[in-house]
Amino acid sequence: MEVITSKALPSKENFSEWYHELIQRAEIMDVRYPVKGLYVWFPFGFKIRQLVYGKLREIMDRDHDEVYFPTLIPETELGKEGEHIKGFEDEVYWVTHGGRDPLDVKLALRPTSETAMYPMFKLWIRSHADLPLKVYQVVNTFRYETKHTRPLIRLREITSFKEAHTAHVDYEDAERQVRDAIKLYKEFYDFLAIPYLVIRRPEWDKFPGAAYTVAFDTVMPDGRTMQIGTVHHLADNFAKTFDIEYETPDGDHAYVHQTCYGISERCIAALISIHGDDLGLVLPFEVSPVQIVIIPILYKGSEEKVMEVARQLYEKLTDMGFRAVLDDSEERPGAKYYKWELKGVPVRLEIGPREVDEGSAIVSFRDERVKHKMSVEEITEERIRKWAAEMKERLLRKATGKMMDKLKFFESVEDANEWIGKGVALIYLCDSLECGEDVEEALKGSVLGRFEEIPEWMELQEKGSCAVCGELGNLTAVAKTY
Ligand code: P5A
Repeated sequence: MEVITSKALPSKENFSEWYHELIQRAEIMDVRYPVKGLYVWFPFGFKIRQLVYGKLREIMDRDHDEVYFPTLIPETELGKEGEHIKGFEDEVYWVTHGGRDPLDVKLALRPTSETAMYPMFKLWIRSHADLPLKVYQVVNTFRYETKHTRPLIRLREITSFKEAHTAHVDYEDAERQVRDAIKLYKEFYDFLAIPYLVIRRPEWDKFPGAAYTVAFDTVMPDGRTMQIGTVHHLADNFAKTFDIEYETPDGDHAYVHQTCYGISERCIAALISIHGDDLGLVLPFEVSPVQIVIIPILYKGSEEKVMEVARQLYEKLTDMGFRAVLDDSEERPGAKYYKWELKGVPVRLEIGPREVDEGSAIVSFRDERVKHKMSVEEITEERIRKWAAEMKERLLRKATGKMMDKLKFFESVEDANEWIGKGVALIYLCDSLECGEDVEEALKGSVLGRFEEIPEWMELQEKGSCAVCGELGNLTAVAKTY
């Protein structure tokens, strides 16, 4: 595979170039596919995807059923919910022909699957006993994005769209589901050691067709935010459009209330961007395709005994169930360090002739890069799991610290001007569209919305007077976004 150029990675200070180079050099995505906004997963990248989505599936499978709905949606269904189609019409790819024959009804490549699923929900749901209904699928979706496309971040074919859809007896039960979904997404991002803000989108930026939208935003190294997941309360908006009714215990008929929530491969973009450093990826142990690399340090005369011990260690680790690699290639140790650091391997073990004599190994962790000597006997499964947990804690602490540094509170909009672009400005803002527009205009950023939950470390009150009009407002985040 011809991929890697040997020059050093750009510094993470130049985040955009760093990101673009890293995803290619570490063999995550190949960006050379000849269609804008479409990219190819390399085998290594795809393994990360499998591990990350394995966790997401594990979380979803607890009380959702996995389904699969078709990629093509008839124009007649896609257009039914007025707000929904208004929000998506400029982003839809259309299939207009079958071979040479024009189709009677144009077919959309799903931009998301509400309008594919809900006509079927109407057939599936008969009585209150069918509720709640909770399903999810992991599929590709297509959005003709006009903003700058970027691998894993802004795609025209989203390859790893995990979308969940639920139906409930009433608004309150759907609201409980919104709270549950937020909990599930927190668990997922905690697992990846990615810090997030949970923010309710303003009215003008909610999902098309939703009653309200709660988003997960993370702060990227350059101070711009990225939306890494959303949870939407749909109320009975779609149920009325698609006529999804159920029979109540009293024999009446009522519309269901629905929610939907989604995560895309942006979760992997966040994983790369938040934890990576100037040397490459830094992957949490659980989602690293290679968890432990063993590097034998070979000198003439002692090669065989070093390789023997390295092989024994390799077998011990794989028997324990870890994903280990023994790098016995011809390359020099320095080149091997470079390669596996680029790939983010969390644990490195080095063994040379001295270590063989001592029965020891040199251990280092990708995030610390400090060498410790320890006896090979002490490298037990329990010890390794402890390393993994400690490393995750360090990653989360470091990432949270960085995110905290990028959030700043401002009394006035003018004061925030300097900061926007470097980080997230926190201000008090009322709910009015006028004040929102004023702020977006003045700061050339987006109003992300008010905090659904204010993190304790923020030490700020929920309410204050609106930085534009002085009326009562909520603590609100404003940022430049991806
Ligand atoms: C929820 C699931 C929906 O589509 N329907 C089903 C709802 N919500 S959403 O906010 O529009 O998308 C969910 C998440 O997908 C990510 N995302 C993207 N990722 C990469 N490229 C894109 N073009 C793209 N568009 C959306 C966002 O993280 C979003 O929150």
